Amino acid sequence: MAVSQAIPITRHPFANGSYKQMLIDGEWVDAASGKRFATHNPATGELLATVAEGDKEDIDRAVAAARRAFEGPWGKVKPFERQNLLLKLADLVEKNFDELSQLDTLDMGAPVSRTRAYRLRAIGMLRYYAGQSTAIHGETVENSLPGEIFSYTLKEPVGVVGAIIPWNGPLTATIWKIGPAIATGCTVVLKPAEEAPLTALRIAELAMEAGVPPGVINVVPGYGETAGAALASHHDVDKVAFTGSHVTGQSIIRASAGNLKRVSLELGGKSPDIVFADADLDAAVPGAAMAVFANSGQICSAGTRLFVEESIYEEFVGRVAEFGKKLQVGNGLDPNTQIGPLVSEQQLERVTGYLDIGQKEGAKALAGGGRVTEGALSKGFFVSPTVFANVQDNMRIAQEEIFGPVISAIAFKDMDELVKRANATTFGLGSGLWTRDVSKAHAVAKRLRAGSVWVNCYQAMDPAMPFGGYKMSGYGRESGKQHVEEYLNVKAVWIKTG
Ligand code: TXE
Repeated sequence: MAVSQAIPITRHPFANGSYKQMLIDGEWVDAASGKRFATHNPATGELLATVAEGDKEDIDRAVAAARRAFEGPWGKVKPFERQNLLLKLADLVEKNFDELSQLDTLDMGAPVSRTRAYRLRAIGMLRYYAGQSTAIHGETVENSLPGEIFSYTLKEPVGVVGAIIPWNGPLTATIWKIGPAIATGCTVVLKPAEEAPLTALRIAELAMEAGVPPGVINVVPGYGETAGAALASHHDVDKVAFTGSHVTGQSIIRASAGNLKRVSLELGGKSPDIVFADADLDAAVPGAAMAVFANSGQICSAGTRLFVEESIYEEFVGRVAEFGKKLQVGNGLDPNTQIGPLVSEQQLERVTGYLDIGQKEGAKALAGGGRVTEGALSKGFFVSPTVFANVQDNMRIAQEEIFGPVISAIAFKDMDELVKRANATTFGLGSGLWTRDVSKAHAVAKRLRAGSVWVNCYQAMDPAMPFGGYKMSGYGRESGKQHVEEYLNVKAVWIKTG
């Protein structure tokens, strides 16, 4: 493992140690309680900003503003105008992209080599939703009733959306929630994660600059158990769009029961990535490694259960370990850094806890296996890319989401048995397979119980392709046409014409 020493920070215009307010009804305001919380750079511990700490009262104010906007002039805004707003916002995000991507790097640690690479996707998402604004339509439906009754459907915005996002990709997570809301004519109260609230606030500033009317987008930073829970249980919220852990997802469902609001959930995973002996191993080694090590393993669809055909197991896993050892770990601001820190001390404890569990369970760390403490990196939450060999299906490191740079490599022999084992998890978000055999690729892709299957690649994503989970990885889809449908109600209209 190569280590790059932390480089000095040139003051970021937004993360400059100052105080940030929350956005309610187009105004930047303090929390009703006056409380603030601090957000730090996980690579260095440096204070980036203090942020207004929202609570139930602030959520109430924001939801009331979102409701007023929804029932007021925003409800009459035509699709073309919503499209224009999204296009303007896309232009502003494009213009400010370097600043935004660096903000993600500072606030949650991902290297700029990764956050900058999201340019096309982030801007592309906004432009995709802009296109969707003018593509919303109901249907005329021929019915079989006696007499003459004309029937058609209308698509209508679901209303006030409570969006709760995590910290592992704040820029894209924010766009993923507000894009479809603006496209469909909904209004949003967004609660960013307490670990990384800054990018959402900066995007909200850009949305105001783009001309998004007051109350349409509100951003209330705060903690999950206070602000998040208040949003999830609010009786005047029509839908909650949540991304985060399955445990919090379960509490969101319970909280939503009060007014039976609509819920979409994008939760965690323990995704299988399968390497057959006939694969192009030169492509599969970096592919399988980065399917986990990218973003320090803090990706919900990371291919953390690496199933390798027995005949190549030792060679392949050894090569993945060598690849992991060569990755450059360091401050994400260094353009050469490939692996940044974990987001927080809590996440560090969680991940190193699993490293201990893996050793105790009898797995063998061929690479990594601990925290990185060299030089300036000792101030941050760095874990070296880890490859565990000799992993058995029933070990905790093969069953539980670690959310760190940890591969659990498992050997397999028989294809039927492999598919059963790959599906033997409570999750079903991502999955990958590497083979040169097209028939095998199709056959296995069909049998994997997961929302995405990547063949000879991993983590490919596009605004037009749906992303989401099976089983305990949640329900609902983001991206693609189905995402827009999640923000729409369908109304059936019957008109007696005879
Ligand atoms: O998640 P939480 P955490 C997984 C990953 C990680 C673990 C814990 O395994 O190690 O979850 O991370 C808000 N009502 N993922 O604690 O708690 C919270 O403030 C309403 C996978 O960060 O789910 C934040 O905004 N909201 C995942 C958001 O939920 C609540 C990404 C996510 O926090 C709440 C992140 C409550 N009771 C973690 N409690 C993915 N799918 O990508 C918390 N929140």
